[in-house]
Amino acid sequence: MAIEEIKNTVLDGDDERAAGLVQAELDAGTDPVEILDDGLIAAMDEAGRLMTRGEMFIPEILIAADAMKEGLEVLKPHLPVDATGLRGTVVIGSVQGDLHDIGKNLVALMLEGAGFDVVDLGVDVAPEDFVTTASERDADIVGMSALLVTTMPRMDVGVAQIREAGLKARVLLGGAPLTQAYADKAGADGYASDAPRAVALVQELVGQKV
Ligand code: B1M
Repeated sequence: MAIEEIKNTVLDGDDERAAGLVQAELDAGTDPVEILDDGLIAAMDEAGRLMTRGEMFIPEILIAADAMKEGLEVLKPHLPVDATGLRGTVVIGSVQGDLHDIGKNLVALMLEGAGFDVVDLGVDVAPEDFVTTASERDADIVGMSALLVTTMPRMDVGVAQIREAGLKARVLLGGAPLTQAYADKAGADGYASDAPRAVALVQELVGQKV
């Protein structure tokens, strides 16, 4: 009931109330992951459905996304953390042409929480920028996120450029329209459908116990 209220408040774009409700739910002892999945992420899923049906428009989606971010800020310190020291470097970003960053930010946050040094390049990241930063930072992992079918092909280019540059970095792809088959075809080392799976896969790729 209260988590449903968080979802509806995010959809309404009331950022202050969303943050307050998340705090109240935490104070009541609710599992933070449940608040994330059934409240904040569920709101964005519903926003997507409404957008598809033409019942919600870009300005409203942006306002809802901001409310989700406010809620996430309150939740951040309570999400599962494994503070056993740095475990490797991950360069992450949303691919060229893609401005969606909520999911990518969540993955980055959880990787940081799991002890990785995360270099977040933000959104609209050109393939060569992934290569340059991965090389400069001697990255173990490059993570690319795409939410649009039109931007997914930038991942193929990014993977190819990382291979051509002979970098040691393993490449992880993710984002709502992605599939394991697409990641395999692009020549990536892995695909994760959500943030916890991304963390588990990164740990596996860098040879740490999962
Ligand atoms: Co956009 N948008 N959007 N949008 N938007 C979608 C993605 C869409 C599915 C909505 C729809 O039509 N139903 C649709 C894409 C269709 C398609 O190509 N498949 C769409 C569209 C069409 C567009 C525009 C083209 C609309 C327009 O202008 N006509 C435009 C494009 C802008 C651009 O990028 N160039 C656009 C714009 C926007 C806003 C700016 C308004 C806003 C983004 C704000 C922001 O991110 N700062 C926005 C939003 C919010 C959405 C929806 C509603 C929500 C996305 C979201 O944040 N989800 C979305 C509908 C939907 O997905 N339900 C939609 C919550 C987030 C936690 O999930 O990002 O999937 P997600 O991340 C997950 C996993 O995918 C995974 O883990 C995350 C956490 O569990 N994951 C990874 C993500 N990255 C990963 C990386 C990894 C591993 C896992 O490893 C590296």
